[in-house]
Amino acid sequence: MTVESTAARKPRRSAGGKAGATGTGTGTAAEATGTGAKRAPRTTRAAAGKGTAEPQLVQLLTPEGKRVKNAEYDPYVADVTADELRGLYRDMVLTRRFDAEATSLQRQGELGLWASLLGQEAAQIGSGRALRDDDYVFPTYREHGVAWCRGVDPANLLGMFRGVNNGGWDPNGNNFHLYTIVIGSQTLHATGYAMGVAKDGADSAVIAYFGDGASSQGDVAESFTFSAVYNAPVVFFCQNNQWAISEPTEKQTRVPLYQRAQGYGFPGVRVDGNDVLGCLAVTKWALERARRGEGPTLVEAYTYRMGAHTTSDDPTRYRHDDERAAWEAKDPILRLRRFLEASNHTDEGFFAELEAESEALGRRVREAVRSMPDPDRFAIFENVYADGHALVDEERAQFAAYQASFADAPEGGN
Ligand SMILES: Cc1ncc(C[n+]2csc(CCOP(=O)(O)OP(=O)(O)O)c2C)c(N)n1
Ligand SMILES: [Mg+2]
Repeated sequence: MTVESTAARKPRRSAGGKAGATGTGTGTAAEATGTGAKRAPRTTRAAAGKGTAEPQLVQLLTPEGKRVKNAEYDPYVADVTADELRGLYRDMVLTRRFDAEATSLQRQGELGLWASLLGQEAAQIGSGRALRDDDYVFPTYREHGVAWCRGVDPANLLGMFRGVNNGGWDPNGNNFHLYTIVIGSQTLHATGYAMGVAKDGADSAVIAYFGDGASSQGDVAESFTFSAVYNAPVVFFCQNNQWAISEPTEKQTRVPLYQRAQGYGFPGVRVDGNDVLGCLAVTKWALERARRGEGPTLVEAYTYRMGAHTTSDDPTRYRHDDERAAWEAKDPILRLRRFLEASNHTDEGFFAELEAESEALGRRVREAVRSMPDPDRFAIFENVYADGHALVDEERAQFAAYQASFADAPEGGN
């Protein structure tokens, strides 16, 4: 994106309904792209006309693993090779294996808590693989699959959950921000960052992950308003996993979440969040819009949290097993496997090697977690302010005196 093509020059474009979410549903959504090669998807015409339109769902792979043609989004995955398809499968399998290992580590007392991504692998790998290296990601606490795509070492995701550090990786090392627990707040960080990207005249994009529950937060509403008005190059990627701890999505909204974008003046699309190809295509489309200076997009990845909210949660207290069973039939990994097998893209050797690789990953992560050193007990006072602060100094001194009061206090206070 050049400076000329950013917010200052194009505010009317996103507000004028050309991209469809605010449009009349008469077909204006079919705008040409910058290259003229692709056309904007019709599905962006959410809720056109009176009332609320029936929810539309972009799906390129059915639960049975059948490839569905989609004239609007097929161009965004047309260049995906068999090797890359196997890569997407590998990403999902390894992410699921890592996630299962982390859950076990919590059960063994090695982690204080874990938030599993089970069931959301396609949403995360599909969107994560749509990103360019120079794009910037603002995750929640559940984006282990996106972290994987960014090249963050999975073991580093576990330090915070073990309580030995405040994050575990350098956000600028992989353009992947630290996990954010304060629900929805990262959408504001992403919006501000994206406004900065536009001011810099860079052509990278920003993506903010958040959940269905987060969509009720004021921070998210503010992000939508600011990003729309400033035409910020940001993609809001909402994983609607149907639950916010024990609250179902119907308690968060009266309209399908993606249709909310209409009120802010930018497109919203619902994609099958268990379809890795669909998520890849829709996210690529949304990122390209952002890069062209056409502003924000809301992507709602319709998926399901197969596990508990976190290891501290017991979902049997608020939802029925048959609901989970229905979603198991739509498993994201299984459907890609069916497609790969039907297309003769894989053989037994591929799956056997991947199984061995998964086990090796589990072992490596397990060993890495168990050997993480305890933090310096004074580390808690670091990074509160960039340049130190009198109150923090006082608190550190008080804490040091308290520590020294123990008979077995180590020399030097640590
Ligand atoms: C501002 C704020 N309020 C409440 C919480 C407690 N909390 C943690 S996770 C969560 C639910 C989030 O649900 P959702 O956005 O759907 O994400 P999911 O956990 O399903 O991925 C809540 C309310 C919090 N962390 N931050
Ligand atoms: Mg949720």
